[in-house]
Amino acid sequence: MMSKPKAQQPATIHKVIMVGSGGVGKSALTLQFMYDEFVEDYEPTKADSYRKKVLLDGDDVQIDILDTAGQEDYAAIRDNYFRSGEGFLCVFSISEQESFQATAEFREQILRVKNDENIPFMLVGNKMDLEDKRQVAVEEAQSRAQQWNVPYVETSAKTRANVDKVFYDLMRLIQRSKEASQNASGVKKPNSGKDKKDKKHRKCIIL
Ligand SMILES: Nc1nc2c(ncn2[C@@H]2O[C@H](COP(=O)(O)OP(=O)(O)OP(=O)(O)O)[C@@H](O)[C@H]2O)c(=O)[nH]1
Ligand SMILES: [Mg+2]
Repeated sequence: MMSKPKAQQPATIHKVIMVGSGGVGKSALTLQFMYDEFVEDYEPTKADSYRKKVLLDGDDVQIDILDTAGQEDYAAIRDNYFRSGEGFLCVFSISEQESFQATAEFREQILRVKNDENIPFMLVGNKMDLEDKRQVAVEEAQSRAQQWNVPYVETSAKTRANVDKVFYDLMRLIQRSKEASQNASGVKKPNSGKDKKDKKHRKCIIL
């Protein structure tokens, strides 16, 4: 029988950062994902972090979400938050063109801090329930995402549409990116058939 990791052993942690302009719904998405609740009131965030155990494709993992302030004035503070991130949900509101324009600056800052073109990143068009107030065409957002080589997904924190999807898809990107860097650093076994079996024995690597 194969030995399972002990229950007390901390699961792999995936660190997700919510970025985007003020009021686009970063907190609403986070709270909907965490607690299945939609928060109507707008209370600007300073910075809040959340942690939850989830089952990702059969593996127990932990997601760590840092919900940042859209109105953060200090770039240096943002840099610090971004540095700790392993993946980014870059959120705008489909009902606010300005918030879409701002995603380019967030992307730039993330790439500068992480110095990695392939950092796990998703462009998220939130408030898709406000179709009658749409200011950003799907094609416009898709073409930007294509240019960046990242996925584009529309969500609604109000109806919960695609909320789980964006968090889980991002965790998969993070997972893949971690596996890729482990392989690149020589952890790879010579026998590829054995690799599959070893997946079950995968240990938590503390960096
Ligand atoms: N209709 C609709 N309203 C939403 C949605 N997501 C968020 N809102 C509302 O938009 C307002 C701002 O949402 P927040 O989640 O606080 O925005 P935020 O991005 O966290 O803002 P900052 O913390 O200032 O950066 C709140 O009143 C929410 O109820 C959505 O998907 N649809
Ligand atoms: Mg917020």
